[in-house]
Amino acid sequence: MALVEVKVPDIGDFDEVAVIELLVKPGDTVTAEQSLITVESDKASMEIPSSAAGVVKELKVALGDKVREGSLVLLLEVADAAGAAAGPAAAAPASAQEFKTNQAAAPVLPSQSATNTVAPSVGPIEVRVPDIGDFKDVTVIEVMVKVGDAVRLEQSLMTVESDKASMEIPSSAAGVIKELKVKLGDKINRGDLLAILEGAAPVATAAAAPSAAASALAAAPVAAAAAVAPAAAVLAVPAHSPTLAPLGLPHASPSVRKFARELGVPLNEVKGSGLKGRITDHDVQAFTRSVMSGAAQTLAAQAQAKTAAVATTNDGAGLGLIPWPKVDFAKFGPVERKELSRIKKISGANLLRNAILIPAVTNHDDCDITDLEAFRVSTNKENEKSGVKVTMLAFLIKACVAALKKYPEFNSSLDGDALIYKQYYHIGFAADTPNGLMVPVIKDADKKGIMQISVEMGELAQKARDGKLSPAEMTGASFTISSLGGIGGRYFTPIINAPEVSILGVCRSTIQPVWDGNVFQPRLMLPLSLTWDHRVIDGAAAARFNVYLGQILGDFRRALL
Ligand code: CAO
Repeated sequence: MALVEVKVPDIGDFDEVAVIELLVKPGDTVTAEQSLITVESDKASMEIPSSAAGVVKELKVALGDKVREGSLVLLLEVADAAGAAAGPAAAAPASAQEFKTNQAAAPVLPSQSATNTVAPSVGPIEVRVPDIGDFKDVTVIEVMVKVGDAVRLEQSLMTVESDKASMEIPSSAAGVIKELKVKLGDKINRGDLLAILEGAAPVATAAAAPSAAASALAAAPVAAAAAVAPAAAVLAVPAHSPTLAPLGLPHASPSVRKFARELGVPLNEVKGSGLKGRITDHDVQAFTRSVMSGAAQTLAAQAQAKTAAVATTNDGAGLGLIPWPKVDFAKFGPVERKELSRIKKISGANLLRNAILIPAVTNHDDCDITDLEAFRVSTNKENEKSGVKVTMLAFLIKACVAALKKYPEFNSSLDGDALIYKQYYHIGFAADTPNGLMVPVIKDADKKGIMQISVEMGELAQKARDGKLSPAEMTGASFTISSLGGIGGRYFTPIINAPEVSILGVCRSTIQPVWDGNVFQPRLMLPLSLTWDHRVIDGAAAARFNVYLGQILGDFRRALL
């Protein structure tokens, strides 16, 4: 074993950055490139990766410490060979380069800004992505301005994110936003056009952003100042004012943002307990727990409340609709008013959004499950003593996995103009609970057998009814099944659970006469209703999916072909 010092790699022009998160502790085993700490300047947060794999022996920084290039982060115990290979000089090899490029997107962006702003200070000004080092295809995760907004020089316009850093892209000029050329989820690169500004007159600009402009002017490199016309100089200087407000952007590291997105947690509603109010993963978890217990109201619930307000205040015009009918029901007979349950309030807003925003179509079909049901019944008889009851829904889950594998676009999600094809098969199933609809998720259903799925489903459905599902048990589905088979009915049109792109509704199987070419045979027919997002899936593909699903349920051997 050897001790290796892990130091802060080259972080370019940053003099000192604050340690805002410790991601490991002594005794933790870390892999090479695993993030160790998060540091933050006023415009960017970055994770410092480990230069080698090993066990953390001693942390050399504490929360709030200021670090710079070469500061010792921690001592790592590594296997001898690795230690010798890493050596002190190699304490930050590949990651140093990566980090350097990360910080290169920090707000000091001279050449690009100068190019953009030497243009006359009236008329359209193009704001482009500045030099962001070696970064390619960073994702726009927040757009902080909209068309018509007046922006100051250096005001942050949007936040972009790589897997290790999030950065704000500042405006290279002052003016009014005439056109925004990017939207959430877009991938951008150096030189891409972000926005077109109507340039403000220099005097007005200076007046609009006095402190930023003044500090910028004071900090202007002589060459940069000399290169631009005097009247435009104020606009041309790319320095930023550290006193600028962070524009209400929630402080959180990229990994916490990702975690929050996965759970569907609105970060701007989470109270940060970290340094300077920074949001940690614990805060995200605590928020989720408080929503589950009813202590917090999410934006979705607020949206629902707004919708309810629209309904009760004749304010439908606010949505561009005719007002919601307001009726005094008591005029017609006795009534009782009861508040919606918390789950109904939350799911209602999501359902409303999904119903309105997704161009959804439903295909209905019937499939023959006579043999499958006979097999299920005999299996349950054989296994009576085990206490495990195999359900039709477990077979449906397995059959859907086979169909999703054959038609992968049904297992995808829209991401701007691209599709994310998931290579995992996490299947959500709607569960009816006393408090409303919940959707627990069977993870990795492709890797599980019918028995295991049946057991897990029983446990998850029970937890749902008891209100004990954890957030992790309700997230990550790539496809959902809603089964009303235990209740009845023939067909229905389920609403897609965004960001998924399809959902299967199943109703009660009934004996139907089916023509076999000679006579009608009594067969057990299962009604299937597949709702799909027409932006992603075509009608023909949906019909094929349903037919294939029916074939599998008719004879599971087909899944082996
Ligand atoms: N056709 C005929 N019978 C069916 C059937 C089908 N498609 N699906 C289930 N059944 C039978 C079962 O075999 C069982 O019968 P036995 O007790 O005789 O064995 C009975 O109906 C009850 O089944 P179940 O509903 O308890 O179990 P399940 O595995 O089918 O479903 C669960 C579990 C959690 C999905 C279900 O309890 C539930 O909550 N369903 C409602 C889902 C819902 O609300 N969807 C609408 C969402 S949109 O608002």
